Amino acid sequence: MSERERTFVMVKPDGVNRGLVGEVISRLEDRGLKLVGAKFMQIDEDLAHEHYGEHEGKPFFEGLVDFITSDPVVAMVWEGQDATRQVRKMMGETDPAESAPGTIRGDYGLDLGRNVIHGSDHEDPGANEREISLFFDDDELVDWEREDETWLYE
Ligand code: D4T
Repeated sequence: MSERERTFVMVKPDGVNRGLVGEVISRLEDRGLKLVGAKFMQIDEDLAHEHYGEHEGKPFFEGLVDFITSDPVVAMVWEGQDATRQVRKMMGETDPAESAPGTIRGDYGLDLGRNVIHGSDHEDPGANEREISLFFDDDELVDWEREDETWLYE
């Protein structure tokens, strides 16, 4: 059985401007994931470069930084069994056009550069912890038990 873990999720500026924050949160809540941290914030250049450091030098990098710093985002930490991989499955593919209907990107996006949501990469070990500590201090995360937790897990 997979471990319960925390993962980093962000509604990007397009999702915020399109009023999709509630929809994203609802989907994750309905799945049984537990919100343990949340922040409405605007990402500055330094944080954008750190967060997307792996893409530095690629042709789309400057556009990506401009976009992610252009307007507020909602940064969140969600906890649950196999949370990182499950959130990625709920998000769909990087390109919304390749994402299955029923996924967040498949239901709410059309363009690769406006893909609504970010979630830590489950194929990159430690990405979730790295991203959580980039956006949150330890004392901004809350340990708590959801009322329905005993009904979510065997
Ligand atoms: P993020 O990191 O935003 O959740 O997306 P993914 O994890 O699914 O995908 P990624 O890191 O490969 O890409 C980061 C971000 O860059 C945009 N992008 C990507 C782009 O505008 N053009 C491109 O060609 C690629 C590959 C979309 C997501």
